[in-house]
Order: sequence, then C-alpha cells, then structure tokens
Amino acid sequence: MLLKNLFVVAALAVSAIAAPTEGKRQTSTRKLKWFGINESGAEFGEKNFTGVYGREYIWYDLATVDKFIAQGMNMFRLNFLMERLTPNSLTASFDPLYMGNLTAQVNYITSKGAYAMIQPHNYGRFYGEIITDTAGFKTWWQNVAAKFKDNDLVVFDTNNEYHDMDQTLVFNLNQAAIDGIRAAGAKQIITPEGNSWSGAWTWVSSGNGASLVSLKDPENKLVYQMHQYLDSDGSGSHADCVSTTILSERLKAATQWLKDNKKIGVIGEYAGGNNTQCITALKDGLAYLGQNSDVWMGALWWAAGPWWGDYMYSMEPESGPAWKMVLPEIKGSFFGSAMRFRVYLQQVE
Ligand SMILES: *[C@@H]1O[C@H](CO)[C@@H](O)[C@H](O)[C@H]1NC(C)=O
Ligand SMILES: *[C@@H]1O[C@H](CO)[C@@H](O)[C@H](O)[C@H]1NC(C)=O
Ligand SMILES: *[C@@H]1O[C@H](CO)[C@@H](O)[C@H](O)[C@H]1NC(C)=O
Ligand SMILES: CC(=O)N[C@H]1CO[C@H](CO)[C@@H](O)[C@@H]1O
Repeated sequence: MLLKNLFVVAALAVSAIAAPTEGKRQTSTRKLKWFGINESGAEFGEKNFTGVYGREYIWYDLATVDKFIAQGMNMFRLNFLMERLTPNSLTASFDPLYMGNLTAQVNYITSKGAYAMIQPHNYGRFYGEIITDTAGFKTWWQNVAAKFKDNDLVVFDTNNEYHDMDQTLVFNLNQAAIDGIRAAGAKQIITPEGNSWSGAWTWVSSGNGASLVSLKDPENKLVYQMHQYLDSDGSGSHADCVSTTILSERLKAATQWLKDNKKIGVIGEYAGGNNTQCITALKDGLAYLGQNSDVWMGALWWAAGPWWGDYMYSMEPESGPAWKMVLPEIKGSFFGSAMRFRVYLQQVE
C-alpha cells in the first residue's frame, strides 16, 4: 500500500531530474530505478574525533551533484561517521554543525528530485568497538529518522559493511535500526546490510541470506544492500578485473536468493579500473542487473568526493579517472528499455 505511494514518488523523481532536452528519453527509458554514486569524504580522518571540517574531513560539493544529475544519476549515498553526528554516545544529541551539513546535502539532492541515502560508514562499530548495544543503536536510528521522516526521497542504510561479527548480532542491529526508524514514524525505504562486508558474491555462502531473510519491516520496504568489486579478492583495491564477465558471475547467487525469497536488492558499491577488461565487465554486469530489474533497484558507483585526487575509481568531476573514462562507457547501461519492477510492484500493490 505505502509502497504504491513510493512508486509514484519514484516516478515523479525520475521526471523531476529530467533535463528539458534529454529528459523525455531518460524518463521513458530508465532501465534500473537507481543510477547512483557514493559521496565520500565526511567519513575521512576516522582516527580524529570529532575532527575539523576541511582538515580531517570534507562534505560534498553541491555543484558536482548537479553534474551527476545531468548524467542521469538519481541516487546519492552519503558517507558520514556516527561518532561525528552523536559524539561520545549512541544516544547523545546531534552535533548541530555536522547534522547541519548532512541535512543541507540531503535537502539539496532531494530538491533536485534525486534520492539521498543516509549512510553511517561505520562497519557496525562505534569508536572502533563492535556495537553490541542494540537498544542504543535503535535510539540512534530513531533520533536520526525523526529528522528526515517527512522527506520521501530519503533512504536509510543501517550501516556500511558489517564484518567479522556474530551473525545474530548483525541481524539484531539491522532489526533494531528498522524498529527505530519505524518508531520515529518514518516510512521510507531501508537498506539492511550484511556481514562479510555485505558482499553480493558471498551473500548466500556467508550465511547472510539465511539470517537476514527473516528481518521484519511493518512497511515492507526493505531493499537489501550488497557491494561487489571485480578484482581478484573482491576488495576493490586493484585496478584489474578478474575477467570480462566477473561482475555478472558474482551477482548470480544473490540474484537467485532475491528471486527465491521475493526480496529486492541494490548494489550499494561497485567499481573497476580504467581498462578495457573492467569496462567490458562493468557493462556486462550492469546489463545483467537490467535483465533482473524485477529484483534489483540499481547500482551506486564507488566513489566521488572532493578529496580522492587521482584515486583509480574516482568519479569526481572533472578529473577523476572514472569520470573521464568509465562513466561515458557505462551510463548507457542504465537506460534503454522500459522499466519492469515485477516483484517490486507485487510488493507495492
Ligand atoms: C589525527 O590522527 C592522526 C593519526 O592518529 C594523528 O597522527 C594526527 O596528529 C591527528 N591529527 C589531529 C589534528 O589530531
Ligand atoms: C557545516 O560545517 C561547518 C564546519 O563545522 C560549519 O561552519 C557550517 O556552518 C556547517 N553548515 C551547516 C549548514 O550547518
Ligand atoms: C585510462 O587508460 C588509458 C589506457 O591505458 C590511458 O591512456 C588513459 O590515460 C587513462 N586515463 C585516465 C584518466 O586514467
Ligand atoms: C573500496 C574502497 O575504496 N573502500 C574505501 C571506502 O572508503 C574508506 C574510507 O572512506 C576506505 O577506508 C575504504 O578503503
């Protein structure tokens, strides 16, 4: 029911981002609902709390948001750190300036009709310690969601890449986040993440699937977030990709899990280097997502942000290698045939 509203909002969002000239084509031909990017920098300097804006960390250049939207993007995953939003304690009040910056970013992005994903880049940890206080985590999320509950284009990511944690705890933290967000009266999409760095390729083998399938959301608006890199160890630390089909291969088991369980997913991080093998693999993997848009919402590139310099995956305009070499090659993968979100729509109706 409420997802029906969501779908209407999404459709509005697509038309709202459309530039007058190219807009028609993009509106009618968006193949995946989300074509997005990670904005990274506000989580930098994670050894320095609270850290100084402009020295340890940086927020995002709003002019670049416009440039990504002009490329057809409609989803921005905003990295930040919990320790800077609520210093010292999960249940502490907000740092007004850090919250002010986060809110300004969200408001700007959503005013353009694009989605903004609120994403604590914390790996299930607070000041370096695994979070075990699920009640405190629920309160943290209830407080954050209360700030954004009236903005339909906000998406909540429970936490970036849980890893090396007890699987039951990962389940409980995700459920606590969902419960806190709903307790705040917020009805938007939530993206749970898994253990093992939320890898798509290990979603089933790691036990994430068997565990997280049981998450309960009264709004039925969970979009499982997985990450997938194309290098040999799947870490996203090499420019080389294993093969020209490695992305689609690494997505297969997770795709089947989504279908078998009538769930929806999103690739919240992916990237490959500036070379022919990677670009071919990226196109092949994105085509695979497009063929399975009944269960996949889209994909968000890792990464943009003002401080990445010549980082191999940087998509920051105008000089990021991926902005110059990769984006022109892959953006066509997000457009082309009519949208079909069959399972999604089933849940919608
Ligand atoms: C930030 O942390 C690093 C690493 O711990 C340290 O070397 C540096 O002095 C810190 N900077 C400030 C301003 O505290
Ligand atoms: C963003 O943070 C900086 C540094 O703390 C602060 O000067 C600025 O006022 C903040 N912006 C907003 C909109 O709160
Ligand atoms: C991308 O790779 C090509 C081929 O190796 C190279 O000529 C070009 O300089 C690279 N561009 C960037 C921005 O890294
Ligand atoms: C894959 C990748 O580059 N991950 C990076 C994400 O950003 C954090 C800091 O913001 C890095 O520590 C990771 O290596």
